[in-house]
Amino acid sequence: SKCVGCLKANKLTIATVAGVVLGALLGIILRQTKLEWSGREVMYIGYLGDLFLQMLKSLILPLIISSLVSAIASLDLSLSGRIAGRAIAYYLTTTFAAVVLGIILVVSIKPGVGYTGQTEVQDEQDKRHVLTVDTLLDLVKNMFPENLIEACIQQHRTRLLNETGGTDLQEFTITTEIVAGTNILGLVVASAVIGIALAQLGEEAKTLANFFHSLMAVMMKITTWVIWLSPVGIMFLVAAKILEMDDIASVMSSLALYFGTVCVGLFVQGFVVLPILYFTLTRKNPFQFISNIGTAIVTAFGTASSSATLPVTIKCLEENLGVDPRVARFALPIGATINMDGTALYEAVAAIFIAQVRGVEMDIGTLIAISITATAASIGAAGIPQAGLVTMVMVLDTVGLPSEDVTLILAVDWLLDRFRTAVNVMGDAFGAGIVNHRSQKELATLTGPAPVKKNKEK
Ligand code: DAS
Repeated sequence: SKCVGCLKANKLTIATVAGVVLGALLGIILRQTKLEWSGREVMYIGYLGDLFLQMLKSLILPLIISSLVSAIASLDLSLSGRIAGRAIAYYLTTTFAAVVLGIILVVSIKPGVGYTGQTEVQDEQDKRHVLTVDTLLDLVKNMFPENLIEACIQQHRTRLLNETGGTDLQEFTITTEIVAGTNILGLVVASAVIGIALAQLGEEAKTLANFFHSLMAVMMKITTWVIWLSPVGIMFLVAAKILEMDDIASVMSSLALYFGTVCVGLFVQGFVVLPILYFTLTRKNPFQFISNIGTAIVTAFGTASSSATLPVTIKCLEENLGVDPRVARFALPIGATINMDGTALYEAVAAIFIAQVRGVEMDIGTLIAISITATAASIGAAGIPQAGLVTMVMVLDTVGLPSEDVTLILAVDWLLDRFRTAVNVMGDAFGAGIVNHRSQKELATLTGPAPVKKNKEK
């Protein structure tokens, strides 16, 4: 019957959701049996989850590079320009919409007024002063890595160190520190540039273009294998997380309203704003779209990382929704890196929540400044767990609050991170779906074949 067919088509999503539920149950049951779990025990329980995560992560780097290079190389330049323009316009509008939605909610719900939790913040460990402008300059600087190999393992961060605590500019020393972690933004830009060069050279650079096409095909093949592990992997990731978390009830009592505000916003963004936009621009059923990307949404929840979810997102769009690979492989890696609707919304809500706790008055000018920095902070956040918490210092600086104040929301951040990552991935997917729809005519006029043929799953 129709129902059985639908279950069959969605078996992976259903299995992955079951993985989350079983993992949560397993975690809760294990917590009941014993109060204190040592780090080693948690590691053993989460081991299979970790393996799954490592496999997904190992795909990210070659996948982002090969997908961007090959997608851009296989389009003609003016079409790449138009597709990129559409994607970026969509990303910026939806991110900004998310921020505005967050601000409206937090200003009307006021979760920080009458906050009863701990407001003591530990002493500032160092005298680092992070200014919004430094963070923005860093963001741009990281887009142009001086060494591509190095960009695969680390990025730079500029810091102004104020040794004396004074405000005299002369007393600031500028240092550059190196942070471990792939400079994905830099690699995205470099890959796009290489793709453009290949497209322009055409025949002359065919060999290299073919190399990236093949690399992409190989990565997608491996993704197919890894995806089948996701139900089990996610189950153990969730179980281990539940074992190591603090007592959720006590944490929640004071942060529940803040948590709820962010979640309501995320829900509205993912299930109202984006679907309406999608329907308006494509006249297709947005909820069918959501069910087709179910596996990606659950993987985002399970891994708390848009980058780790990227292989799954690409697969869902190409195979379940028939999105042109040249669009999916172009728009999604960029989206996973810079488009984070959930994170943007969270940045705005969290910063204003903290301001409310601290009793900082906010005028309309500050709110506008927050909406701009929250957007920038979401673009700057890497697609890895809790990256948004790090870039939030920028938004706090806008409100005039010290970066240490992020400790106020730390307790629930790991959980909130999962919800916002799910919405981040939904935003990327809807974007690629819309851009694909709007670019159909132009794609049809391209003479060359699509880069890799789709093998529809039966
Ligand atoms: N968890 C991140 C992501 O992958 C972003 C964040 O921390 O907000 O989308």
